[in-house]
Amino acid sequence: MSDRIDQLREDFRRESGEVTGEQEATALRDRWVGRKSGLLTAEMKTLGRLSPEDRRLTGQLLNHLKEEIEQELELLESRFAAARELAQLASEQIDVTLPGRHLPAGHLHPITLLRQRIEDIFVSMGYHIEDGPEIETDFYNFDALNIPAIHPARSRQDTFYITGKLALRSQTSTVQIHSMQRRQPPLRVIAPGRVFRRDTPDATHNPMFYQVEGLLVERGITLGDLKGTIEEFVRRMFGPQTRTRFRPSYFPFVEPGAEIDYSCFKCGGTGCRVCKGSGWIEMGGSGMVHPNVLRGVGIDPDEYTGFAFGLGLDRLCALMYGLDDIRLLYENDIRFLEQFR
Ligand code: FA5
Repeated sequence: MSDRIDQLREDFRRESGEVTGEQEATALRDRWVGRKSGLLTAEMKTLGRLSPEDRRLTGQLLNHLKEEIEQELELLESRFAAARELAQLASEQIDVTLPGRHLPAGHLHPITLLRQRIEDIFVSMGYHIEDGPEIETDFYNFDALNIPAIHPARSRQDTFYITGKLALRSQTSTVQIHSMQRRQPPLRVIAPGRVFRRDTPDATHNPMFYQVEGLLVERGITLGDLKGTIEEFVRRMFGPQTRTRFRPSYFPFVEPGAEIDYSCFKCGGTGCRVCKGSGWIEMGGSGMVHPNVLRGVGIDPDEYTGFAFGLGLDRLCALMYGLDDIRLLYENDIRFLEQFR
């Protein structure tokens, strides 16, 4: 009988040596130790026909062989399972060094980016950000700003009127009045916002554009403070080498008034395409707040003085980003806007 068992052992070893995959290992298990038709199971069933002595001995040998076969099968199966897992891991491997896919995401408009830069500079100098209505009464648009009844700015050719006394604001200077009514001096505010003028659109004009107003009212403020503040602003905005110049100008709500220019950020003042050869770029208007304006909001001009300035954002934005037409800013062409991420 032990010959028979040796033969079985040898057969199993040969067959297990030929197994090349997980399925074949399962088939081998069924063939040898399957509950119904396994070769060893069938062999066990023959024990009943032996004498008690032979049954005990052969039973022991068969059980021993069965244990050996079970161990061998487990080893085979675990080897193939490990190989399968490795193959799966390899197929699912991710190369984390590959560049990611860009999902379409929104971003800020170039005018907003510029506005935030300007806000940051003035906030760091102690200014509050103020807001004001876009639709104003004649009082805020003109009277409180010392604009005389016969001034051309009041004409229907320059201003978008809604009714006889209500119009879209044509400058953020209206917020000066709201700020002085809301707060007591000393005050420092900047007011960014949209303004509207009946200008014919061209490369440097839009009927709607953005301005940033600045206003400071305290005791003992002079033109020197205005110049120092603007100089500090342009240096932080365009670099420490940037120079500023003031040209006398007239705005009804300031006295004296001045146009502000700064040395070209592109060529540094030698003259180039950006500054049209002059070396200077116009920034906006400014001046010392007119005593009539202070009086109109109940501030004593003998006690307090102040300065104000107003900058146009659209032309500045066009110069900084190299645009040759400010109308591009509001066409909402996604191919254009996508460049400002
Ligand atoms: C004013 O609007 C004054 N409120 C500025 C001011 C404030 C002076 C405080 C004194 C004290 P002005 O009309 O020059 O000034 O306009 C200021 C800026 O707005 C201009 O320098 C220009 O950059 C911009 N701007 C004017 N019209 C247009 C337009 N149609 N399209 C785009 N930008 C414009």
